[in-house]
Amino acid sequence: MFGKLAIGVFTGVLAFAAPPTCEELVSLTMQDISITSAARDTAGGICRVKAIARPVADSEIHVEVWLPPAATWNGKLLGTGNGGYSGSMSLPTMESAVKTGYAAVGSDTGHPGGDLKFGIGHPEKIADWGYRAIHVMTEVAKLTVRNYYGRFPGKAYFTGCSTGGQQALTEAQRYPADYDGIIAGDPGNNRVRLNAGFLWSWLETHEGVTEILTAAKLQMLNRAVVNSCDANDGVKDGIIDDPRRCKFDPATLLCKAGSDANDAACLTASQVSAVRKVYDGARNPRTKEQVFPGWIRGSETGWGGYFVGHAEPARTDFWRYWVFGDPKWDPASFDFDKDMAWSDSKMAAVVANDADLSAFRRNNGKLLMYHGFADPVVPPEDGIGYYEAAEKVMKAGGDIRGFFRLFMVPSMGHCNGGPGPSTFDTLAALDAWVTRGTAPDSLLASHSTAGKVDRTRPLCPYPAVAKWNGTGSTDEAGNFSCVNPPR
Ligand SMILES: [Ca+2]
Repeated sequence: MFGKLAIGVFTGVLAFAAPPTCEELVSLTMQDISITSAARDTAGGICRVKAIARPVADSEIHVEVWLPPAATWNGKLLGTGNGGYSGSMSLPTMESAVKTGYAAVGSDTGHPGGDLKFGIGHPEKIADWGYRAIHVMTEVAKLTVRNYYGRFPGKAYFTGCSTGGQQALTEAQRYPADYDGIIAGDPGNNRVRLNAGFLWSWLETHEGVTEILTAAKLQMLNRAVVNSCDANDGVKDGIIDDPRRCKFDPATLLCKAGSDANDAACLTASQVSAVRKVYDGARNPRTKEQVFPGWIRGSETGWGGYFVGHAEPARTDFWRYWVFGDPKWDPASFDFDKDMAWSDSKMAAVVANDADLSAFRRNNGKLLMYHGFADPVVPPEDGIGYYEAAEKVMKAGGDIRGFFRLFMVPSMGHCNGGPGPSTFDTLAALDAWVTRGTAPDSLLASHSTAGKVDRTRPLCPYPAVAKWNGTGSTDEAGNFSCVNPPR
């Protein structure tokens, strides 16, 4: 599907007789790629190379490769992902990577801006966004590194969250030789179903165009959920360790007869019904089959991000322009039975659901995935679903935790944030796993208030959970152990 970049350089031929200066990299020629600029920044001597790749006629993928001085290069490359449908690179991630010695690369995924309209009449640009741009930027980076330092990166890693998490899984599935180690955070890899989930939740929380839920009611609902389920895990700390075991019924908040429907302390019957629908998730109306998991108990305060407080469902443009090709398409007309199957097949280029990662495993690749257990954007059960599907498909090869580990992060939102410990170093853990074979048996997560760490907790490889040992402070990770939950 894409192999035109492999030129002489990959067989060991260097484009320069002597190691080039940063500026000289502009004369580097690669098939389908133009280097548009190469210049050192004034502060750290970082060489920033800008390139445009055109692997197919309609492609225009902008790539930036950042190269630290040879003396501080750690011999490795870090590929970075994107967010949403945006062409913005993760500049802070690239910046912190080069500061720690990595060469870093990012791309605009093949289009500028964050609007889905770039896909109108441009299926190849959708394919660039869906899978091709990250692969291409990786090849550009490896060739540039090879020419600047005289050798290929010894190890290459990729990190991304949300759409970046989808890109991470796409690389492991489609281009298993690109990276030695991959970090996939809160992946939006089940993209068509995810957008169907947004659609479902918006429709269920609206009567016609009238919104049923308010931000104040969602705050109240969230407090009730946490109060009800916090202690299930044995520690009352404001964190629900595994919200799948929380069975809180919103009907317990039903307004008393005759009370004011606007009373922020209770839910009306239609609000109770809407909340239940959001928890339950989209179903096929004919077969009752689950189309996509619901949004989990504990994620309520984040519902305003995607389906409460919006005049129309989030990502309506995905359906209008990418799926149905009709700017007047009405979200309420979506048929969760026959439209679903058709959309799945039409939009296969933007889905990364293949659970067979055996080629990646054969290449000795390591995959570290994490997911917020209160993620209000990509439901945590969808992340777990992918992990369990991989476990099932690859069972014959033994415990997949030898190369694939999932860390669920209690009470974390989408990629970060939330009341619990949600700061942790995935890159150091992945590097230790790849270079020294030290698999992460836990990740140390911390929570800070005003810059001061006030709670630490281990994150455990799924299905293990962090259990308090029964003595010592519940704010200190050392007093917890990763244990497998009872089956
Ligand atoms: Ca708790």
